[in-house]
Amino acid sequence: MNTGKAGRIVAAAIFMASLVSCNFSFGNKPGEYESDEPGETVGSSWDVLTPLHSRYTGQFLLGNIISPLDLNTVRFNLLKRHFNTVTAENAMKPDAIQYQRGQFTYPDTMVNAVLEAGMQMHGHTLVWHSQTPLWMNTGVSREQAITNMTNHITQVLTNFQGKVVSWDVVNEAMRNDASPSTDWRLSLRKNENPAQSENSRWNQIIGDEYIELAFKAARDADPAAKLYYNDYNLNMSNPNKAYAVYRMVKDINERCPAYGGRKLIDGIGMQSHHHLNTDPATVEESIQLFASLGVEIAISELDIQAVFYGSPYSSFTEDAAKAQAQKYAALFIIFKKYAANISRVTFWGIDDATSWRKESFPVLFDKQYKAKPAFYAVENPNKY
Ligand code: 9MR
Repeated sequence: MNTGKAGRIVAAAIFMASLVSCNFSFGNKPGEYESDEPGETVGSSWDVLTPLHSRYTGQFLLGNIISPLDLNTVRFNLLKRHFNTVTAENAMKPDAIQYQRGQFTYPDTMVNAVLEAGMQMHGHTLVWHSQTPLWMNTGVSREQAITNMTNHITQVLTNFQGKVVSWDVVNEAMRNDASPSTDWRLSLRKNENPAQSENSRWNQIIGDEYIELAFKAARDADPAAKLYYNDYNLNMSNPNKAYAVYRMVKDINERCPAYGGRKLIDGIGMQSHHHLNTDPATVEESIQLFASLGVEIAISELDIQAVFYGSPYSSFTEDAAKAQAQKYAALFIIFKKYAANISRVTFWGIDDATSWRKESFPVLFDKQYKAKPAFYAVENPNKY
């Protein structure tokens, strides 16, 4: 519509008046968000920013990963300021805790420091096909493998009882090329699968009941701990896998005797290693599906790749940073909507330089611990 010169003058006058008379909002275009916190500008250092977790008080915990090497460093202070729960990136995996049979190396100093700092500790992970010493499940009888698995679980949960509030008991048991069958067992990793990365010695030697045996051992060892099944690609871009996990949790929780009125599997961890092409609707669909089981949902390993094969960006440009921030905002709008079902949202990486996918710039802080646009998107997703 052409309003003519007079119209433009009137519009300009109204615009100027509004600036003077009230707190005029320009209505941020995507990516042009400015924090409403005094003293915060895009690119602020981690230590001047309002604690990120405070944005989600009463909704869900906000977490990140930790390593024992982070203690007494700026990284620990960053964690303490912005997050209220942490997950050990590697220090609680089977090969880290019990590399040799019977010799337990517990990251107790780290866990104690986490609790003293007022954060919660989540345990990752007890039973996995990867980062597991061969002696546990290779070249041993089925009975010995069950003993090795359940003993590991019992020892570890006993050591951390009262300190680690929740555990990823079984990690990544499902194949990525899960079957459309209603029998979830057909989707489990097993050594029969020709793809090496899809193998699970646990299933091969014990059979599919290794999963419920693991959860029972964990429940017996620490009845207070919340027990999770954790896996990746659980959004509906891979519906076979999401449904296989759904059916497994439903079946085990229906079949296995209730423990003190609780379900054996308390929750599902959706790892959430995303990229710019992830469709948030597929995430929402899975949250709805898992929530229908009456279990908790943890967004357990969140990151969003910006530069990757198939990305519109070949380097981490300003536009790539904005697109990434918008994706984070879209996801957090969904997480807020389902806050009643979501216990925790944990990022898998403090800064881009130390992320497992550092070449794709996937997390909230840059290598100097300055907030990327993604930080502000998480801080205020509705406004972003
Ligand atoms: O971030 C972890 C990286 O340092 C390890 O080298 C890797 C080894 O498997 O595991 C990474 O963490 C994984 C997590 O334990 C399970 N889900 C996928 C994570 C990223 O690979």
